[in-house]
Amino acid sequence: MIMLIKRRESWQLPESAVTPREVFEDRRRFIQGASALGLGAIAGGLGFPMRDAMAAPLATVHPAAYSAEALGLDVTAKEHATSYNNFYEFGTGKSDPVENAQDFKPLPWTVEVSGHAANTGTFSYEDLVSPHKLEERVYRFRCVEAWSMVVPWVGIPLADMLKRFEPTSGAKYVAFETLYDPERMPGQNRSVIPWPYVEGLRIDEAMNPLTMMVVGMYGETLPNQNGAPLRLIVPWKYGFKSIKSIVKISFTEEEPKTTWNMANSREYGFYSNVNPEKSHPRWSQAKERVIGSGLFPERRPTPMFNGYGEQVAHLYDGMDLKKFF
Ligand SMILES: Nc1nc2c(c(=O)[nH]1)N[C@H]1C(S)=C(S)[C@@H](COP(=O)(O)O)O[C@H]1N2
Ligand SMILES: [Mo]
Repeated sequence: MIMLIKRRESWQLPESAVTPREVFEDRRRFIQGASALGLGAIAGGLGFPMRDAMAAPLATVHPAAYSAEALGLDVTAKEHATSYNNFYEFGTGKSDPVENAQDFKPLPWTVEVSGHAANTGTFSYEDLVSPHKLEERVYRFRCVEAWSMVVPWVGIPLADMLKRFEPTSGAKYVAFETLYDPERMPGQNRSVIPWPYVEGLRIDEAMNPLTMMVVGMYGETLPNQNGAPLRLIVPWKYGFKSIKSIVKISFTEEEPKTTWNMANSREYGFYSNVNPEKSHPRWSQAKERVIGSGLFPERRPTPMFNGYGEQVAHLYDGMDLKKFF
């Protein structure tokens, strides 16, 4: 595949949107220095699993509003969140991703931005991430399979990143696409779902302050099995909306196609907001199994919009959420 890589010095962005140069260069040096020094490997020696040997610590800010204390829930142990995964590109079993994604090299990485925006092109991971402050946010995470975790993600409010592309009035939706490379993602050799994995949001959902472009978790860069180097997190929607290893972002006029809707439109809609009152055709969504809560796992009630109704319910005013599921 041939990609045109357009390099921009400062992205020609308004001064206010860009972190002072020294700050992000320091941060970049910190990240690179940390991996060059093999801090991940040292951590490995201290008893962390080998799969984290490549992880580099990230400098983040911690807004109190998104702390574990504010959420009032225990954070899922990192060992669980990084070894019980859905990432069909590396296999369909829960432990396939951690086993099969270890040789995946997420960097260098580029994202192609297209569609209804003034500032389109192909951007490197650095172009996309370095100008932003990284935030740590502890969010509930609810899979449509009725299990849940509580994860400290590290990332950038998606709106802050998208605004830099200057979407135009034709941008009604945002479409996302995962890397398609069966040599690097062996699960793609089987047609279990259509490849590449695609997802989408309405532009106002994408711009909602809760929606994040995630680059890390537990204070470190994203493990491969969790969608390195860049993935979405949309905490009021079922987990499959949170597409991993993103290589394309497109601003569209029409509602984008989504993988699970294409695979089974009766079971999976475009919106996929967490809704305990609307059962999946094959199981109830009223409760969730708390991952990491032991041999006899805790099953707790699932809240509407996964607990984020105050921030997002207004997006769906006047919509029948059983019809637009
Ligand atoms: N590209 C891609 N993204 C994906 C998936 C996938 O198979 N491929 N699985 C989704 C599902 S069903 C869930 S529950 C979450 C799991 O994220 P986690 O493994 O980081 O917990 O990723 C979502 N994003
Ligand atoms: Mo999921």
